[in-house]
Amino acid sequence: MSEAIDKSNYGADNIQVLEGLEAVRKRPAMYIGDVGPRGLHHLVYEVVDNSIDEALAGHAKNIEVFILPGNSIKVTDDGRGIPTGIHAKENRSALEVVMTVLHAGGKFDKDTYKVSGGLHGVGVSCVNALSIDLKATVYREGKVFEQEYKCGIPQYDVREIGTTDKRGTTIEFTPDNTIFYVSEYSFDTLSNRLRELSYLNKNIKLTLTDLRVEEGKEPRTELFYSELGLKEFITYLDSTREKIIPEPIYAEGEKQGIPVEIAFQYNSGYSENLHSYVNNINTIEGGTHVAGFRRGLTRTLKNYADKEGLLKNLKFEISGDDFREGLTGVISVKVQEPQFEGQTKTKLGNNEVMGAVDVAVGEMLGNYLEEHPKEAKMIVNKVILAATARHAARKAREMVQRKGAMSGMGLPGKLSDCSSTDPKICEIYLVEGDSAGGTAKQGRDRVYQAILPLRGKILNVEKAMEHKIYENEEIRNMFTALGVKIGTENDAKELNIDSLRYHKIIIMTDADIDGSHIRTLILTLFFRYMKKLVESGYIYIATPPLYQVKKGNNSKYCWTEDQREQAVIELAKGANPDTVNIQRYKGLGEMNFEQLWETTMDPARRTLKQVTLDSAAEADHVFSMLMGDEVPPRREFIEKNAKYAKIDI
Ligand code: 0RA
Repeated sequence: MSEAIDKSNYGADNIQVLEGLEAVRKRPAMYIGDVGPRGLHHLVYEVVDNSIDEALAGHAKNIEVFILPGNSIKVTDDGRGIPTGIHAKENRSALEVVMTVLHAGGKFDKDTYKVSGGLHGVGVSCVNALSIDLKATVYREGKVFEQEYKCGIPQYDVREIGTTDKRGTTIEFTPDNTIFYVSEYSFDTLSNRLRELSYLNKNIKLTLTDLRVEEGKEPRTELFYSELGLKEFITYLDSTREKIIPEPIYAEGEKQGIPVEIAFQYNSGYSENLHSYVNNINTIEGGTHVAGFRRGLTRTLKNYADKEGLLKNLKFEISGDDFREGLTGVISVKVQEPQFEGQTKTKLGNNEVMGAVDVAVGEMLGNYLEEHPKEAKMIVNKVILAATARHAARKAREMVQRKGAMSGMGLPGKLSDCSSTDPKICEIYLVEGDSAGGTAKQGRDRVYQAILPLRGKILNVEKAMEHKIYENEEIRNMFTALGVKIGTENDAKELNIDSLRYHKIIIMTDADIDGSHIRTLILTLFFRYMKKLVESGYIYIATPPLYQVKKGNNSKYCWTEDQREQAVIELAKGANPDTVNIQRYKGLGEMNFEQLWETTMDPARRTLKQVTLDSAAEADHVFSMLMGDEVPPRREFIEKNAKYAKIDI
């Protein structure tokens, strides 16, 4: 917890500032979401967002992020530099005000169109409050200024330290490790966000450099720069999907005073992958901008198809969903005063945005269809195919639900259910293979742990049409065991989790290649058809040990090579290490039920990895690549990630 701040030496203005900083340190989660990996990375986004604003205002072109040894972060930009003159009302340097007063960030510059800002949009003063050390350096009007802070408290007045011909701002900070329970920055997490930001804000150069390197090794560095914005984003997202039209449909401009940028492409797949952003924030729950897009798309395509007589022979009506099957799209709007709603505050509520996006899509798509009759026909054919398949899928889906209702409780025969009916404490293990399923069943605590064995490889839903999914027994078993259904009162495709029977859904597969393939197949199913479970944090991965190291009656389980080496040394107690026996567990089946309980299932001793969704766009890209048709990018990914494979989708 944060140390109490001694306020006896400060004046009234300063006391207000101190109380602000203290509030952030007392309830950090209220300001940055959490104090785990997410919050830690959020600090970087908060600082970068300020530089992005400066770039969007037309004053900066380059933003550089460095991960420094010791997991400090440095962010530099070549903008105008935070003003350093005395702020009349506050009677101290504007820089100090920006860095220490909550929500002070944009107040000086009314002309700047300030719209970026992280999910919590709390400003750099929060980062300052949560940093054990922070240094701001400003290059402005030929001079260099600096100020340093500890836990947000200035250590001296802003001082001039030299001359320069550069312009810009540099913020270097070290997160306070008494506040965050993790301290290590992930290059991949940061690079995914910077990549996303570069597509969302074209013509800005963003670089990420990892300086946490051993002596003599080159730092890892990546440059993100997009000239074509969302058009390139779509090309990236769909790089392994088979395209229906040669180029994404793209438009940007201002509609009804709202900047709107949209790009989309149709591919030969069956899922809808629509990613939406408001002020660079991923609105995972959608909202009015998404509704406007759907409306505009359906109306424009339907009008075109009717006008051209392409639907004459169709026996079913076409639904809105049919127009979006195999569609990959990104919508980005900039809204001055966004209202965020929904469970995770990522659903846009502003009604005026719906019309703006609707009109934008209508115009861009209308023009496109008129100018590209060949592509237009391919899109309409795709829609007709989707409508036809949907009819088949609905029958299959209804059958699943009817079957569920008929057989009493309707639970699959292979499920060994737990006795508790309180979803909050109940867990279900999805186990690879009947034999490991048997072991898990013996080892479990039957009060709250259920076991569902899965036979071999489940269907790859990335490549299958929807009705195949409901016809697949393994997948049906999962739906019924979990107690989830597709279709709610309002939305035929939304997942209904009102009757979810377990709040921990744990994927337990062997620690070998097949096991990781099966795990990816199951995760693909969750990501494409039960995303709400992922978003709600209900999906976990079990981590069985890789080794048991044994000597006489003593033994240790090990999850990493380091642990194994350590265990050999400890158990050998100075004797010849060859007297220690090392067993490599390739499969769950090599453990007996007691071992499986001790290492992998006992809540007191196991480690579960929660599957999170930092970036839906990146997850979309990775799943389409891993599970799609093209081999080379998949091989490349696996080779690159094999050594430190983590399923942080
Ligand atoms: C307020 C006014 C002005 C610049 C900035 C803020 C500014 C803030 C940050 C944060 C990171 N990089 C930044 N760059 C600029 C400019 C006022 C003026 O020069 O007229």
